Amino acid sequence: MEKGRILLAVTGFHPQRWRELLSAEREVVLEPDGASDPSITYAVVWKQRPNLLSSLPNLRAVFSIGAGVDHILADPTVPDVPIVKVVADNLTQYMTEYVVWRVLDHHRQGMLYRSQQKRKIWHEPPQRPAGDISVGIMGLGTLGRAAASVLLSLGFAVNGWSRSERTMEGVSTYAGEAGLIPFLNATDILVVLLPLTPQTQGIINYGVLKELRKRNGLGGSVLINAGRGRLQKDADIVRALDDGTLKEASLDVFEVEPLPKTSPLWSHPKVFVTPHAAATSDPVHLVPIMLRQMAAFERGEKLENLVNRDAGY
Ligand code: NDP
Ligand code: OXD
Repeated sequence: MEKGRILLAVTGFHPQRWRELLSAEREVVLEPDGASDPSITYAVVWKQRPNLLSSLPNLRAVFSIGAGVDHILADPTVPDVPIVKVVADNLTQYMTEYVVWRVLDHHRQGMLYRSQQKRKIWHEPPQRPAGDISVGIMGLGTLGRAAASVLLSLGFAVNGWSRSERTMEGVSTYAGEAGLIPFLNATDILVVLLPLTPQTQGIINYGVLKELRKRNGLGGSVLINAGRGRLQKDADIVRALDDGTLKEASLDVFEVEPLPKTSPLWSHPKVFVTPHAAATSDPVHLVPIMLRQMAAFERGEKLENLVNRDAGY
């Protein structure tokens, strides 16, 4: 197969560095140029404009610049070519850092200490061992498993929930709809690392948060969402925080991004907000992986980390 040209179509990312690095090995066309161009074989995308990919008559594969691919599949006209998602040590490491950072902050009462410091209060609340706290990871995929293994090494009890049955040493695993309530009932800190699909949209709602274990050493249950914003109902989270169903939350993703200035989550005293920054896609680490895959594909080898279109991730 000939060396394919790339269409780069990224919304919300600065394309320059991606373009430079991809151009080291291949010709790159930057959207809005390139629509309907028969010489384009690959598309490297983030939130591409609708109907763009279906306009490319010789498209052979699509590369997401993120681990999530909901931004690609949101366009129902995306042609039936392989879609490759990001699986990279660098991105996994960033997400592990984020999850461990937020779990430890909630576990070690960061919110209480920050509020005490503001008021110059010298008070040491009781401490409890990590082993008394169970962290439940929703989505035991590449990112969930990596975070689980570090949390285990810190001594936390770890639960995992996935679509199909999974096993991981040291982790209590649950699967599918039947496993959801038992998983929640055994979880103090809920970490959401699910993809956004028709099945998972809105899954983090008041009814689900009610099922978390509240009588624990933390003094309440905690939500951490670094998956996708539309997995959650922002208003249900506010309600759960206000009536004590949730003790605290760390949110990296929101139903609408950027989070509107009018959202009560910005100033809620029990919420820690980051701007969809848990695990940044760094072109320096991700472009070489894409270029390697393109070259292998042209030698007749299989693409790796393909999206299952039926499952939606
Ligand atoms: P994977 O595809 O490796 O794992 C997804 C996991 O979710 C799998 O365990 C899968 O189950 C599970 N899952 C999917 N659908 C369901 C369902 N209906 N019910 C129960 N479990 C389900 O994805 P990654 O770990 O690589 O990434 C996860 C998500 O993290 C991404 O899709 C993206 O949305 C988000 N992300 C966010 C970032 C940020 O900066 N905030 C950065 C990177 C990613 P099974 O094992 O059975 O397939
Ligand atoms: C991703 C993201 O999916 O950054 O990789 O959200």
